[in-house]
Amino acid sequence: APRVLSGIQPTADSFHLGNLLGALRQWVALQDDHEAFYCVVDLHAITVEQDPAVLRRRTLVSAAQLLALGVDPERSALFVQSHVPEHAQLGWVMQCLTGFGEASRMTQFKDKSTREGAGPTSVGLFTYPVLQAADILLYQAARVPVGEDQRQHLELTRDLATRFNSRYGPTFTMPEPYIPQGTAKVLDLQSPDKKMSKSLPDAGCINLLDDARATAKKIRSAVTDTGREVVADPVGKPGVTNLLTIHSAFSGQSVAELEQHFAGSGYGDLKKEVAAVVTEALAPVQARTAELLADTAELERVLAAGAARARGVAAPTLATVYERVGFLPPL
Ligand code: AQP
Repeated sequence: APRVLSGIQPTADSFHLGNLLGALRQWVALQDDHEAFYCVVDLHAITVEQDPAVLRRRTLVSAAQLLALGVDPERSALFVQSHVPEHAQLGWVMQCLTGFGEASRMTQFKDKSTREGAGPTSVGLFTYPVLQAADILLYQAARVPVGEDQRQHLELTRDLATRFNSRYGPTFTMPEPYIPQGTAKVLDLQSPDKKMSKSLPDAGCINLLDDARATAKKIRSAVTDTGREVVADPVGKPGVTNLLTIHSAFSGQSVAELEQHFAGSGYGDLKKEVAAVVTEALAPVQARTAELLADTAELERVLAAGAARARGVAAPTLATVYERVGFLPPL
């Protein structure tokens, strides 16, 4: 089966709806016909300052949410990035293949380093997409399920794979981004001109682990648009369109069907239904996450097994790379 790789940062107490609809649902679906490698990318997390105890806790909470959402450790390798040292090792080789100007063109770096309250910018934040390339190439992944904001990083990964392959001989599989239709960029409920993000004020971000009342309140307070008709119009009505998209993603009804359904009703009715479908879908995920966190020993065993499986693939790739670039093998 073709391989798939993706990662998510343990940098919040909960994943959010953007993470879920942009990426994590595809993680779960792709397990059916792919050999999947999914990791909690703690090396990426420290590109901005983290409290050590909080980072450790969030790494476990992240793994628990992934299992609760349906990542199946029998079929897929679920692991923590730092448990597989080959990521950092291949990351270095990739850095030496990346042009400074090339790295400077990454728009996410520009956004994150100039963001209000960002603090001092680390070199790690600058080279983060290069480490991400290593994450993907180590597993010879054919597909990478991510949201729209990662498209440019995937392009860089492909450029680096092409460069390595032409300089040293065919080594890496060329990865394709796997970006969903419709939900590739879930918008912030308070600022529907921006993607939903943990770094914006919490009121615009639906966290998977928020309780039902908090979620309903955030949806009730979502910024809508002038006018009163519930119709999709990404330019004129981004807020309403975003709510329709979210409804559709959970209810399975198409946006066109929903427009019909809401003909003659107002934004308030739309919000009420969106809150209902979202909270209903999240309740079992929250219950399962809590259960998994009640016994972290079991969770840690799952992660250890996942790391062992990941290393089984990552180590031979790294050995080939080391040999090709001319490193003297140790006796
Ligand atoms: N709003 C979004 N819509 C669709 N997909 C999204 N993703 C993130 N936000 C949206 C996708 O989620 C996956 C994991 O993302 P990450 O671990 O890289 O976290 P992030 O992108 O740093 O998440 P945030 O909340 O957006 O963080 P900040 O505020 O730090 O930028 C990725 O596949 C991503 O595309």
